[in-house]
Amino acid sequence: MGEVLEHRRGCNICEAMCGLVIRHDGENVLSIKADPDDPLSRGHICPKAIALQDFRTDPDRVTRPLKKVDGAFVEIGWDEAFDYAAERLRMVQAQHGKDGVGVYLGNPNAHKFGNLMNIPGMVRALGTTNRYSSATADQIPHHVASIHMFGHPMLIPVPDVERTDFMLILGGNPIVSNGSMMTAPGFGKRMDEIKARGGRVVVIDPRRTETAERAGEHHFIRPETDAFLLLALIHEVFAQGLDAPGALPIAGVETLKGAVAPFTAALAAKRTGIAEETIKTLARDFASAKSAVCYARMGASTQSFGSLCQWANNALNILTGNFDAPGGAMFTTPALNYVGLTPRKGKERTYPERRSRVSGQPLYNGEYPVSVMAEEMETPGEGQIKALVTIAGNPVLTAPNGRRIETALEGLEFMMSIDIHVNDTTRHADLILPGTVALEEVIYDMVFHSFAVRNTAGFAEALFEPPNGNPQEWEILATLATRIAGTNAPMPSPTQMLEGLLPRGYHGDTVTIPAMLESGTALDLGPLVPNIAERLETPDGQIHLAPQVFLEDLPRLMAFAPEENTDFPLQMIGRRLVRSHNSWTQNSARLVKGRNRVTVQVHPQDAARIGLEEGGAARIASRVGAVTMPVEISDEMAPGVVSIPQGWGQKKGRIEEAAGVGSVSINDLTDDARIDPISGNAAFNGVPVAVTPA
Ligand SMILES: Nc1nc2c(c(=O)[nH]1)N[C@H]1C(S)=C(S)[C@@H](COP(=O)(O)OP(=O)(O)OC[C@H]3O[C@@H](n4cnc5c(=O)[nH]c(N)nc54)[C@H](O)[C@@H]3O)O[C@H]1N2
Ligand SMILES: Nc1nc2c(c(=O)[nH]1)N[C@H]1C(S)=C(S)[C@@H](COP(=O)(O)OP(=O)(O)OC[C@H]3O[C@@H](n4cnc5c(=O)[nH]c(N)nc54)[C@H](O)[C@@H]3O)O[C@H]1N2
Ligand code: SF4
Ligand SMILES: [Mo]
Repeated sequence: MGEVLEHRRGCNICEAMCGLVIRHDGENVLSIKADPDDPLSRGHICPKAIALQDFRTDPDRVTRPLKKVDGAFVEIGWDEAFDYAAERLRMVQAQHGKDGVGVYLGNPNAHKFGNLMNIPGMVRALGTTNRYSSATADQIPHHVASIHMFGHPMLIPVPDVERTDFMLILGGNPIVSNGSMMTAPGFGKRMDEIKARGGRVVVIDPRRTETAERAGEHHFIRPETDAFLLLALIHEVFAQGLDAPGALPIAGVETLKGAVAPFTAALAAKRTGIAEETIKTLARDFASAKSAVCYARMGASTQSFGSLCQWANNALNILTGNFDAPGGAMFTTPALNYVGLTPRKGKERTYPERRSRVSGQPLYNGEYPVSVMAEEMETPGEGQIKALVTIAGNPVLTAPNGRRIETALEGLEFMMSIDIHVNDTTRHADLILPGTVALEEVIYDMVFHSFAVRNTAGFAEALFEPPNGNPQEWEILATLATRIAGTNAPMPSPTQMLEGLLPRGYHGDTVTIPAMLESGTALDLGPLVPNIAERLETPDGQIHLAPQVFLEDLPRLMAFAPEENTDFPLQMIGRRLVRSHNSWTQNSARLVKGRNRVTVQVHPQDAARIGLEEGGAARIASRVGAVTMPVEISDEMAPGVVSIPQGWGQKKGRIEEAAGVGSVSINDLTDDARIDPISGNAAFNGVPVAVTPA
């Protein structure tokens, strides 16, 4: 063994950006530990970080370009691979037009600076409007709320967890997920700190989650009824005379007051299952806390009223004076000014920018909903997707009604993927180009620095070389762009791009690459600061509290009544597991060891009524499919609601096969017809299902 060296970097698996200290000998990782000196993560780490080394050495990893010949993958060289890709994509576009090629971008792209810098060029070279990503299976309602309220899709407030006195969490489980659109590593400790300074954390969730347990205050809610609760809280704030938005430039207070008038606590109680008195008290406590912040995430976003939830969430914070103020919802000032790269100040735009060809769903941020990707591949006519490029995405397992996507992939003329695995999605490709993994790349977490509860900036060089002399993933993207476009422009590296962008950010010359390297994992740039007045991008420079698009959706909410669905009497929600990340970490032996956690959780009353036994097998059926999986009886669940982990169901996977786990994908059950109509986001929560003993 050679000399023991130390390398510091942020972990880029999830959004938490934990600081890591990696000991290695130049060839292999010896240990991965938390960096106690990281100003954001302060020594927090989760089990997934240790697996960073496994992703690199995974024996199932794709490490050479693979071309499908007579139904089997064969290794080819890079030149041949690039030529083949460009030629086939060009052929499809020559015959079917630019839109004949679709692009799907998966979640890891958001964590890879080089990809973020080079994907736009590649997509431009393709010139297609058929663009999709996991964002519409996740957070588009946040962007839609920000567009209409603040004038820019990326001006998304984050909860000032470090200073708040009252945090209300709807549909987030940050103890397990480590936070989303809220980079707040070590959330458990942060909750304890809120309570230690006399504050409170209240969790609203159909499952008594790990976060709810630690918060100590939890209310079950019937899935998809959060908008009733949020609007009733706003109603009560007005009714109790607690509205005090302060000096911000706000338009629409009276309109909002009128709009929430019918959304009483009594109505919300009926719909949500939370007592009327509880709602009234919650409104009072929230509005009268020294500082408070409402944080509505996945559970409140991936549902039929996702956009209404995100609008009402912002409105509640604004109306109670908990906006752009310490302890409330605030806007970050990152070193790389991501919002500033795409200014829209004063620009009147119409939204949605477009609607999809087949079912007229909205396009936001240049992307159609992933829920319509299958129908756009299946339905003949001009603009039909005949070829697909997936970049770090696995929609067969992660998009609603994933098997429909899988069937549609089989009908394509050409498919290519940039990925690290042959998986449920990429096995349908004609060409797979091997990506580089975290430890082989430089890291600067552009997106998540802009969602962090404290401003920091971290950069690290690549630790290892990619296998087989492979190009960096950003080079693959940049090369594809030039081959498709037939140009030969030189490509700046991510490091060069970062050097160019940092001086234009919020911290000017204080944040440089050497300064970040010198700091350890990250430079501390201090707590969040009020700044929205200068940053609003609405045409009139005001915060819009009551945009028309949300008001118009209120009658749909009002008409939403508990469904009497005798065929599918229960409601299904998803759940995240501590030791897996979406669909792609399940090949790490250290992460999948132990008992099978891929179970359907059922409330004891429901289990008794249906005749389910702990550990027995249950069949779960929805409108679109059926699966069989082990039962876990738990009063963590609200009665009438069942929960299934997301990200599983790998058909191929060394570890899964050996352990016999993970054979079920929740998205064999989720319904692509269930959608939030304003944003087009998938409504994963509250899927009507029938559960029977198998
Ligand atoms: N029912 C239900 N469905 C859900 C969710 C849910 O809560 N419930 N969650 C949704 C959410 S929030 C999200 S973000 C989506 C995620 O949806 P996706 O982004 O489609 O899925 P991932 O599982 O993140 O898949 C990542 C893919 O990238 C590959 N990959 C991993 N690392 C790299 C790399 O470094 N380079 C390259 N080129 N490839 C890499 C993996 O092999 C895998 O194919 O799933 C959504 N689906
Ligand atoms: N360990 C782990 N961490 C992850 C991931 C992972 O797969 N594994 N994925 C990462 C990704 S891509 C993302 S986007 C984030 C997501 O991070 P979070 O936003 O924290 O998402 P979840 O952990 O899925 O928590 C969603 C919660 O919503 C609840 N819920 C479901 N339906 C409803 C509803 O109708 N109303 C309310 N109020 N609650 C509801 C669920 O019970 C669940 O507790 O996590 C990230 N971190
Ligand atoms: S919480 Fe997220 S960022 Fe932190 S170590 Fe775990 S996977 Fe990495
Ligand atoms: Mo996500």
